[in-house]
This record gives sequence, structure tokens and C-alpha cells, in this order.
Amino acid sequence: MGISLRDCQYLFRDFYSQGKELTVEGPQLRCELASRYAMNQDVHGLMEEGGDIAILEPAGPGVATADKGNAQLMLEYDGGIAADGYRLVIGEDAKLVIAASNRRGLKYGLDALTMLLTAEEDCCRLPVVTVEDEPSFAVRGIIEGFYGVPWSFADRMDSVRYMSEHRMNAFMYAPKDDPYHRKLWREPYPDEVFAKIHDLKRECDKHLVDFYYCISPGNDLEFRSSADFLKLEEKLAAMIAIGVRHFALLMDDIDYVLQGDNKQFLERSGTAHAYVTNRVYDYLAECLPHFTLAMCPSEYWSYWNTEYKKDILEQLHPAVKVFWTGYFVFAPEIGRRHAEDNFNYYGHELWLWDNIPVNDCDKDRLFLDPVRGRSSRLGRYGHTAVVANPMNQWECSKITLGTMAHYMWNSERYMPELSWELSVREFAGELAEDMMFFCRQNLNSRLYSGDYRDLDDALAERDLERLDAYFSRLEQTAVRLGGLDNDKFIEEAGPWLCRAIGDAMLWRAVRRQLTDPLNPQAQAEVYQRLETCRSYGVRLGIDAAVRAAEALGIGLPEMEEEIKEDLKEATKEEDRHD
Ligand code: LOG
Repeated sequence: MGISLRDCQYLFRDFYSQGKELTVEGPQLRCELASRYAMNQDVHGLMEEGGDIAILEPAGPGVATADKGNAQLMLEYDGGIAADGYRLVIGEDAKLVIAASNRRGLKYGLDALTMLLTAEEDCCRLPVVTVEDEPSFAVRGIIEGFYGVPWSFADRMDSVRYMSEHRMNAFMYAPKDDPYHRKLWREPYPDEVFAKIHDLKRECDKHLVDFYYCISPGNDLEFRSSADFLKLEEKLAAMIAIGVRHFALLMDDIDYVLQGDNKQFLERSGTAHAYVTNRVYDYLAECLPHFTLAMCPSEYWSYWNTEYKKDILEQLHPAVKVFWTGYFVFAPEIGRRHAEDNFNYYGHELWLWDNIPVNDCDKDRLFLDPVRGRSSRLGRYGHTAVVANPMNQWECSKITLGTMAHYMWNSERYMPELSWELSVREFAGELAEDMMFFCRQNLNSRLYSGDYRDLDDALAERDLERLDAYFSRLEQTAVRLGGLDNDKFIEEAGPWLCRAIGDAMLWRAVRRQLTDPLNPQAQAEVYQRLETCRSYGVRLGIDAAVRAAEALGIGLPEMEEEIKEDLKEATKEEDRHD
């Protein structure tokens, strides 16, 4: 089997068999296609060309292919299966069935078949099995909703492919620092940017990912101004013209107390936000037979009831979905009580905007741990979507996102440690162990995500040998990860890898000072190493060397300008000697 039984039982909701295996001749699974799905289903578009599975389509309606292949694949429509879900049956007689109620379900079924297949030189092996699978949340994906440098379009394209491979289905475009999304929301996109958005939309279509265009006009929208509404509609019309069917209106992080004419006109911000969203809803309904509209209220993080929420509950169109981030912007836990309460207060489907692993408030940190602390049953308490707000560093975000993809697909079975292991293994291959060690030094400081007990114990016991071993492992890990076959990761994580090496060097200087406390050169070296560490502008969450120095009584004061100058001179001097 392509993957272990344990992983199958984790990744697929129902995976049952008698443990038998099917073997067919040939290095590739060549499926004669029979379809009761729809004659015009383009199955090839759902699969990578040239992979381990080939699909032989009938030569024409009712005309079989000469090549019968070594298996038969039947695609079936089954309206009883939830959207994106599928049933995959692999029979002993080499008859395979994939049933689904939408195209994404078919794709996920084919992906499952690919995962289960072991292709060898002269035969293909598959477990004889039934897989019945469906997602916990209808909408699963990423909201690029952070502050700071937005992702590049290349990052976004890659994120779409990544999502499609991980059973996520929504990319929400909402970078706070895209001026045309927020500050200059009235302005149309310049042609060259719009062309890239169009490319991104096409990539989403190709990978069956829904593209959401989000706009954030709340800072200065004049609610009575028809000119403003026209601008908003023009912005949406441009997106509609390139096929966008999913939208969100974001009212987060604005001064939402109404002023001036807005106050005169609508009195309260809940009414105002329902008003603008309903107008957008009506506009979309005029233009499109099917569309999705979500809104992020200004009170997206609280869990108590308010007049604002009541206004939304009573006035917002019932089909509009409402975002929230849990009971806090960075919610360490999202449990039944808060979820249920907030669902009742807002009275609309809730969409969880999960601020994980976003690091825009902690620019010097990477967050590389799994999502934790979410109830396994949010789907029962009004939630139909979970989207992750990632880090400015797209590639590094994959570690946490891999775990979130598991949660989004099957929250009932989610196990953070196991998902972490799978995500790290997929990311780093042979260097998974090093990667996991590195991840463990970079836990999300916004959530309770475990602690750094090993280091703290070693420090409490002043176990210098253990600390030596720790720092040399840190250094070796960073060096080895620097050789990972992933340029994007090296580019993004480079400062942190350097910092890890810097920490190990600082530790060695601390160690020398401990053995020779009165030696001024030893102290100067500590300062110099510290300065080097600081020069990277980043730190590992564990902040090991600084913590160790402080715990062992080596003071590391903020550097005086004068010392810095001296150090600069000394470094120059050293460089000359080198
Ligand atoms: C912003 C979000 C930002 C995040 C973390 C929401 C709904 N909005 O507090 O854009 O990335 O915090 O800094 C936010 O979360 N508001």
C-alpha cells in the first residue's frame, strides 16, 4: 500500500476492508472508464498526466477502447454524498468505483486511489477496500488576511496547488496591505495587477479551488453615498467579469463607531454593516444566479452578546455568512460554549477565520507547530467554514497548514501530534527529524502550544553537558536544514537558521565566560556573539542562548551605543586579519 494502514485510518473517514490485496499486471494502473456520472466529465483534467494511473476513455458514446487496461473504473453520481465527499470501492475483480456528488468529490476520490496505489516495475497493488469520506466543513482553506508584505503571486499560485492537494477548497484574497483591497478600495486595480489576479483565478479554477475576492471599505465608506456604492459595485463587477463568484466584505480592524452623516443616517454600526452587506448581496443577486457572500463584522473576536451582534442577527440577509476568530483574535481554544453562544448571537452561519499561523504581530518569529485547542465539533455549532490566516512566509506556513487541512477535513478525528508528524514528513522528507526538532524550537507564542521544558529543566539543574548537547544539535540541525532541497524555505527561514547557529555560538561564548568569569575578552566575545544574534532581527521562540545566559547569571544588557561602536571596530579589525 502506498501509505501505512495507520495513516489511511487517519486520513480517510471510513476505511474498511478485510485486509485483502488486489494485484494487476503492469507498471501502471490503466483504467477502462465507465461513467454514470455525466458523459461530459473531463476526468483527465482531474489527474496529473503521466502518473501511475491512466484513464482510457471510451472512443465514443457506446464505443469501447481497444485497450481494455488492467482495471475498470466506474464514476458514479450519488446525490446522497456530501459536497466534496466521495465513496471509493476497490474490488477484488479490479473493478473500481468512485461515487461523488460534485467534481471535487471525484477529484478527491481519484486522489485517494492514487495514494493507495503502489506501482511496481511489473505490477500494481491496491488494497481491496471501501473508503467513505466527507469533510467536516464545507469551506476549507486560506484567507490571505495578514498585515505586512503580501504574498507574491507565485506564492499564491503555489498555495492554490497546495490546497488542492490537501483537500482545501477556498482561497480568500484579503491582504491588508494590498492598497486596492482596503485603503484605496474605491480604485480599480492597475491592469498588470488585475491580470495577475485573473491568472490566479484561472489557477483556482484549474485546481477546483474557489477564489474569494474580499474587500474592506469600512474605514471611510459613506453609507448614504451612491457614488461610493457605485465604486464598490464597479470593483465587484470587474471580479464578476473574470468569473469570481465568491465574495466577502471585511469590516475588521476599523474604527466602527459611526460619525457624522453615517451616524445620522444609520445610527448604529451593526445596522450600517448589515445595510452595506445587504446592498452588496442585492447587487450580486442581480448579476449572478449563484454566489457566496460572507462578511467579517467589526466584533469578530468577542464571545458576549452586544447590540452590534443583535443588529446583525436581525438585519443581515440570512444567506450571508459571518466570520469570527474565536473568543479572541488569537484564540488558544475554541470550544463548544463560545462557539454555540456566538452562533446564537449572530444567528448566521459562522465561518472561523483562524488566526493561525499568522505572525504579523510577531514579525521576528516563525510559528511551526500544529493547530490545537479547537473543538472537534465546531461543525455542529454553526460553523460551515474554517480558513487559516497564514504567515507572511508562505512556504513556512505549510507546516501548520498541513495540520489544519487535517482538522478542516475531519475535525472529529484530529490529532495534533500525528498531523504535525505527517506534515513535517511531507515537507522535509529525509530531513524530517531535523525539521521536527527545528519546529519544536519555534512554537506559536500566541497559543498555548507546549513549552520548552527540556531546556528549562537543564537550566534549572545547571546541566551544562545537556546544554552543550542541545546547542550542538541546534547548530547541526540548522546547518543540515540549510541543505534542504527547497530554495523557498531556505530563503524564508534563512534568518532563523542563521540565528540558530548564532545561538549555538553565543552559548559557546557563555560557556567560556562561565569557566573564566573575570576574563574581559570572554565577556567581549559574549557581547559580540549577542550582537551577531540580534543583527538577524529574528529569534527562535525558545530563545535558548539568551535564556541560558540569563539563567546562569551572565547578564546580557541592552547594548550601549558605545559598546556597539567598539564591537563594529573590533569586527572590522578581525575581518582585516582574516
Ligand atoms: C486582523 C487580521 C490580522 C490578525 C493578526 C482579523 C479578523 N483581522 O485583530 O488581518 O492578520 O488580526 O494580527 C486581526 O483577524 N485583527
